[in-house]
Amino acid sequence: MDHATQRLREMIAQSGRIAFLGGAGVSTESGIPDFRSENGHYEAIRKFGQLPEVLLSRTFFLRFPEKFYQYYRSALLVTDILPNDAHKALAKMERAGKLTAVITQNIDGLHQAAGSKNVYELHGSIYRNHCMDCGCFFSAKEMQDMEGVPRCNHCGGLIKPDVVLYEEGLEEETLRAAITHIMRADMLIVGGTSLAVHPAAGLVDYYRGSRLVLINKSETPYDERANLILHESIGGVLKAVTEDML
Ligand code: CNA
Repeated sequence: MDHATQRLREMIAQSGRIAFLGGAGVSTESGIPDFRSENGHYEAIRKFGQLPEVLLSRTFFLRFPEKFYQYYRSALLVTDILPNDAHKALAKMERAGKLTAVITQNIDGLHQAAGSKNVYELHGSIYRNHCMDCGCFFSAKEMQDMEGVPRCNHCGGLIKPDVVLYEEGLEEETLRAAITHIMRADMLIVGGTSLAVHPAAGLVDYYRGSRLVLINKSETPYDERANLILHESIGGVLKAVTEDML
C-alpha cells in the first residue's frame, strides 16, 4: 500500500462520522462513462452535435423531446450494470458504522444496489419517472420498454425522468440533508467528481474539519484545499482501505 493510501486508512480509523460526496467517476468502473474524461460524454458532441449540458437542459427536453430521449436512453437510462469496488467499499464503511451518508450527483442507483442505505441523490434518479400532466409514476423498465418519446398510458402526457436537468434547481430537502451531514462530518471524502457542477461542488465548502480527502483521477478546483489527494482509481483506493472491514 502506498503512502497516501496508508494515510487515508489512518484517517478513516480516526473518524466516526464520515460523509462521502461523489460523482460520475464513481461509476466509470461499472462501465458508465462520465462527462469530462477523454472517453466521456464529449462523445455526445460527435453523435448528437451538442454538449451533454445542452442535451440535458430543461429547454432542450421541452423543445426537442425526441432527441433528448435518444441521448438519455443511450447514455444514462442504463440498468444492466453492476456496482463496482467503490460502491461496495462505501456500503461496507456504512455497515461498519464509519460512514453516515453517501451524497451523490449520480442518477444510476448503483450505491443502493451495493447496499448503501443513507444515500442522497442530488440530481435525482433514472428509477423514478412521472407524467408531467397527471403525475403518474413509471419505472425505469417501463421507460426502456416505451419507444420514442415516452407518453403516459393514462392521459397521453409527456413523461419526465426525476433527474435534475440543467436550468433546474435541486430538491431543497435533499440539499439541506446533504449540507447537514457534511457540516456534522469529522471527515469528508470527495471522489469521482470534477467539482465543476454547482451547486453540488459548493457542498465541499460546508466541511470545516481537517480531514478533507479528494480521490479523483484528474485535478479539481478544490485540490489546494484538500488535506490529502489521491489522483488514482477510486475503486482501487477504497477497496484497499476497507479490506479489513466486514
Ligand atoms: P464529471 O464532470 O464527468 O467528472 C468525473 C470526474 O471523475 C473526472 O474528473 C474524472 O477524472 C474522474 N474519474 C473518472 N473515473 C474515475 C475513477 N475510476 N476514479 C477516480 N476518478 C475518476 O462528473 P461529475 O459528477 O463531477 O459531473 C456532474 C454531472 C455528471 C452530474 O450531474 C452527474 O449527474 C452527471 N453524470 C452522472 C452519471 C451517472 O449517474 N453514473 C454519468 C454521467 C454523468
